[in-house]
Amino acid sequence: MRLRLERLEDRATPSSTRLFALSQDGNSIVAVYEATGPQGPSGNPTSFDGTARLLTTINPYPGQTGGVRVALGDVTGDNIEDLVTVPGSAAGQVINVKVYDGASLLASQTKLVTEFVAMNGIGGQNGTVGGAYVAVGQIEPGSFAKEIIIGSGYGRSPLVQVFSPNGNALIREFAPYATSFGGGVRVASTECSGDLADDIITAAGPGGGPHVRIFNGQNPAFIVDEFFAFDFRFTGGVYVAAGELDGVNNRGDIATGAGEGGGPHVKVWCAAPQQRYFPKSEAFVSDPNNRSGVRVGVANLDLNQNRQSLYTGEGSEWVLNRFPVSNNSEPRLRAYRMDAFVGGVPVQPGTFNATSVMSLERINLLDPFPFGRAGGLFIGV
Ligand SMILES: [Ca+2]
Ligand SMILES: [Ca+2]
Ligand SMILES: [Ca+2]
Ligand SMILES: [Ca+2]
Repeated sequence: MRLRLERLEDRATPSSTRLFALSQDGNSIVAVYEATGPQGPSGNPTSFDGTARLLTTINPYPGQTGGVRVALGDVTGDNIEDLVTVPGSAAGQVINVKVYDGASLLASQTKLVTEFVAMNGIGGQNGTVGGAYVAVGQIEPGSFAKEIIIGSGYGRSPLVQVFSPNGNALIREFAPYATSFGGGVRVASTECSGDLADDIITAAGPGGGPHVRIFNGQNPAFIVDEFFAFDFRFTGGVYVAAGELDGVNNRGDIATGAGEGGGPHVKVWCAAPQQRYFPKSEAFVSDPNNRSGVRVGVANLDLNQNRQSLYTGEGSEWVLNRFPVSNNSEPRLRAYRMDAFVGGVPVQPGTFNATSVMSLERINLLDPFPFGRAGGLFIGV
């Protein structure tokens, strides 16, 4: 019972750390930032407003150019979020998961805590490109350290694996979609089922419908809920993140971003206790004609007391680079909060079941990649 109480406190108070990590398709460099700015005026969604500090850059997979997928979460148990990386798309890629200690990163030092091989070592099958996706969640609340969730990448049968915080044990493994689907499995984690242990959210990559599923983290045989994030005919795939965005109830909220070929369309899905998830808020985050896809992240970088913010980054994945980012949508980080709409491009009223739309405030980062941009932006927050 004590564990559960502490878990609730954890949900209600912001993380003490403000680390975030960005990576790019087309190279293998991760830029690790600390959000250092003061919180904006009351009611103003201004986040760290240009005062984020670049702590360090990491090259987890030298010589590889398929990008690095990143996630943040405390897997060492010291209450400071750590950085977890997996390789992005590249032929013949071994899925080597790496964990970097967050406390060291805050001191601008790179300390590899552990590394291990996921997806049974296979990134793609039959010579296809592969890579993987990563999230961190409190799947087993008996240990304070969080577990590491890996989703299979483009080009292999869909698979989710959950590893113990130190990477030594594979504690869950399941196929979230039909085995014939090879579009990849994007993953996120938050508490959706009401048992106070985090659950596993999957979003289908390109090639199928925009299918999002919430699996009970305690037993993935049970599906908490599922929905199509966008029109069921849209086959560009879905990016997913999760956290507490509306500040309304204790069920976690899910953010979805349209993949390559769709507009820069994001939605936030919420649910009352015992109810289905529904799209509570949505927006186009940049030029509606941009077709490069939009990645999403949820975090508490501005230390708001009761809700997190949504972060987006645009750009087509290296393997699927059919839709270059348009001039109006350069791959930079943008931040949104569910509140009154203050910018961006609103979705037509009456086309969704919303009680609010997201406010928009673009974070004034100078340039997350001063050494040049190659492709789209992955967000780890
Ligand atoms: Ca840690
Ligand atoms: Ca745990
Ligand atoms: Ca749960
Ligand atoms: Ca909520």
